[in-house]
Amino acid sequence: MNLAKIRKASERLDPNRYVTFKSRLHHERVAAVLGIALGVSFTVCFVTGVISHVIQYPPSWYSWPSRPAGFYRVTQGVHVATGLASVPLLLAKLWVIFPKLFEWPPINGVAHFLERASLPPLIGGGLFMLATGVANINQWYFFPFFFPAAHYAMSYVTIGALIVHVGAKGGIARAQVSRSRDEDGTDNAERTDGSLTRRGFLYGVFGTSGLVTLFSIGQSFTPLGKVAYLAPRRPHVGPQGLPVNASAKKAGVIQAANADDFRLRVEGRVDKPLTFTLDQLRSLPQHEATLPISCVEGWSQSADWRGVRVRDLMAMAGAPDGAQARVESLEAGGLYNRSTLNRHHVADADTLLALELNGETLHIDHGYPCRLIGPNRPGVLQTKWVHRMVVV
Ligand SMILES: Nc1nc2c(c(=O)[nH]1)N[C@H]1C(S)=C(S)[C@@H](COP(=O)(O)O)O[C@H]1N2
Ligand SMILES: [Mo]
Repeated sequence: MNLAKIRKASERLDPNRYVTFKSRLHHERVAAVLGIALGVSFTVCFVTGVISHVIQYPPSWYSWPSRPAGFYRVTQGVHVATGLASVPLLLAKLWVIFPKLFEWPPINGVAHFLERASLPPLIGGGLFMLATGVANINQWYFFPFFFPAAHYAMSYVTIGALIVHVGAKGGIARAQVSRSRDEDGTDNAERTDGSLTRRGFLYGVFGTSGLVTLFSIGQSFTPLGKVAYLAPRRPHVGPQGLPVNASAKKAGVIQAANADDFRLRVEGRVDKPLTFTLDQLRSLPQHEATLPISCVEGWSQSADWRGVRVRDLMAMAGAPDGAQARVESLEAGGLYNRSTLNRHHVADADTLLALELNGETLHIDHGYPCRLIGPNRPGVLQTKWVHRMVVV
């Protein structure tokens, strides 16, 4: 076989002989604008996601600070908002670049190969991240794997592929957007056939993305709480004006939380282990703090808490300076029945074992008789129905 024959055979295989993409919207410039927007939203989403992961699984050399008190609330709100805003952007981008998947010849040199090889992990990873994220904020676990581990692992695959993709296409994208008009000069000319202009299409996509954000951001940005139509939970709806993630019934603590039998134990690396009844806890100096619950599922809401300072209890028991504390729930099983306070959170004057919420005795679904609340912590680490504090 000679070269001419191979070329001939290749031409016959070219899918573009059989499919044609007529829309003017399948265009490099549209792909570039959407690509840049996605590059930004995915990067912000990745960084805020890694922050959340590091707080929950801290490496030994790192301890997340307790201040600013509402910082985690912001990072998590931004994480979920950028993820949701990316959904219309990614779907639009896939539609715009769809004809490129039929590019012929499929591989055209090493650089081209690398660029094309990064597409399956980029597209697959992007769709996976957004689909599992949306399912998680709706507590819809239709998949057989553990959400946090899979979502976290895939984020590295996706961001790695994104870096390769930006390396390959970043220059082209920049050139496309810095060009003042399309090369044919007709992009935004009046359409006599009534079809969409490229600019009109982009307005539509960004408008959709903006509306998705507007109608969901209120789940953590409470001034927009009234229009959080797309949010699975409203920040004000729930007992004592606060949503509930796991009810007492679901956690199986209704019997155990009987106030007369309740004891709080402070033990572990202390001089003298202590035990308190609920009345004894109430007679200790009480402290008030306004702090948010910031759920990793995207909702957050500020509330007024009142209770005993963790550092006071540790001092009474004679815990060493700089110690950490593991806080344990009456809830027998589950993944969220304990959390650890690092030295910053132990020392913070606003880290409380709360007995009251918004001026009332804690509702059982919020952790009665006693729950942990501290500044700048993910909701999942604000353990409810606390009965034991182990100094470690
Ligand atoms: N023991 C226990 N504490 C828990 C949970 C749990 O399932 N069990 N869920 C956590 C999660 S995910 C969140 S967001 C907050 C919610 O607190 P709230 O129900 O008081 O709003 O509690 C946390 N504390
Ligand atoms: Mo949560």
